[in-house]
Amino acid sequence: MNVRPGHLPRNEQRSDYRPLSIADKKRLLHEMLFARRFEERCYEAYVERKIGGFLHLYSGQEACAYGVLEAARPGHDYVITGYRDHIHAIKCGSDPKAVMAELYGKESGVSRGRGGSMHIFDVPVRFMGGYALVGGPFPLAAGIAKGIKMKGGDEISICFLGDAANNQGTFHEALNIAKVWELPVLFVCENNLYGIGTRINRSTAVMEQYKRAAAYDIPAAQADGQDIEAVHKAASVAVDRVRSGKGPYFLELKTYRYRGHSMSDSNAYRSKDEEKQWLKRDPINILRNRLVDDKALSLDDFKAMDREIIDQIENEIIKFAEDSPLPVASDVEKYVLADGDPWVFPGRKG
Ligand SMILES: Cc1ncc(C[n+]2csc(CCOP(=O)(O)OP(=O)(O)O)c2C)c(N)n1
Ligand SMILES: [Mg+2]
Repeated sequence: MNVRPGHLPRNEQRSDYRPLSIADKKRLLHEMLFARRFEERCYEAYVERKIGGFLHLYSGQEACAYGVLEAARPGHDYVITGYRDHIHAIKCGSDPKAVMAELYGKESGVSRGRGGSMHIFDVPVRFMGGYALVGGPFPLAAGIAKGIKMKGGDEISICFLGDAANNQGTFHEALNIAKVWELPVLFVCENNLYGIGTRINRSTAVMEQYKRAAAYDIPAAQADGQDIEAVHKAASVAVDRVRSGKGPYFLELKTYRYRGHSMSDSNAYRSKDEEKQWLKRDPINILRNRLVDDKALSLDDFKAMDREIIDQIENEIIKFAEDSPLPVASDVEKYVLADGDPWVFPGRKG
């Protein structure tokens, strides 16, 4: 397992680490396969023009969100990310039907159809949003962590962002103040090697992202983002450290996205050979093969799981999104500004 400790002192590795059980791994395989099928169905719905606006898919990167959040407490900890956000919200506990309905621009969507793909937002499960502005969530994650510290809770703030986001000024501002104030925030860098069509070596002086946290004296680690067990192990150290009040932490996950940056990206800048090499390290196949090798799963079980997921997505999730009403035109000025408590989305309980 490829877990590199960065400048984290070795004696701070977790001694009480509980590896994922067979039952955990089977559930996570189901969750990651669900995520893959959900995203691929979004692709189709976009081509059919059922989904409009921008659409950024997460296929290939599933082990990052599932591995980290499995080590955290989804629904209790606050999570924030960029525009590639559907799956993080679902792992936090958002109803996949309401996420799909949001992509369809329907009133039953998590953001009442006003946000669309890049702006999934679900306060009751503490998913604090997807954001279109690259690097925008860094200071928001630090602010949430400051709020947690002031209120005295045991929650942590988790910020997932891409490699290119680390070149924004907000990265440096947020890491600096997070360290000065020893905030309970975990920064997770999903390093998929590209910022739209620009490869990391053309834009970034320090390519191993975990090293950049050293500039702010923040402990950091790097893990294989295609191997959910490696992600879970590294994230367990990170989450435990942040939750125990030792301040911020930075975790870099090496990963790859299979689709273009967004639906409007022809993906012409990557070599077929590079794509093929990464496909060999598919996070779902890696976990499935381990379970098969352990005789905990047969390939027929896997196929049945896949069929059941495809049916569920079609018959429950897509159907719900298709059948839901669009927002009415007279409500166009509603929900532009929050009424009352800004932590509660208007019109929703929680
Ligand atoms: C402030 C800002 N600048 C530029 C853009 C255009 N933009 C959208 S995504 C992106 C690349 C981000 O790449 P990365 O952070 O690696 O995330 P990934 O898409 O790979 O998940 C850019 C430059 C933007 N949305 N916001
Ligand atoms: Mg990237």
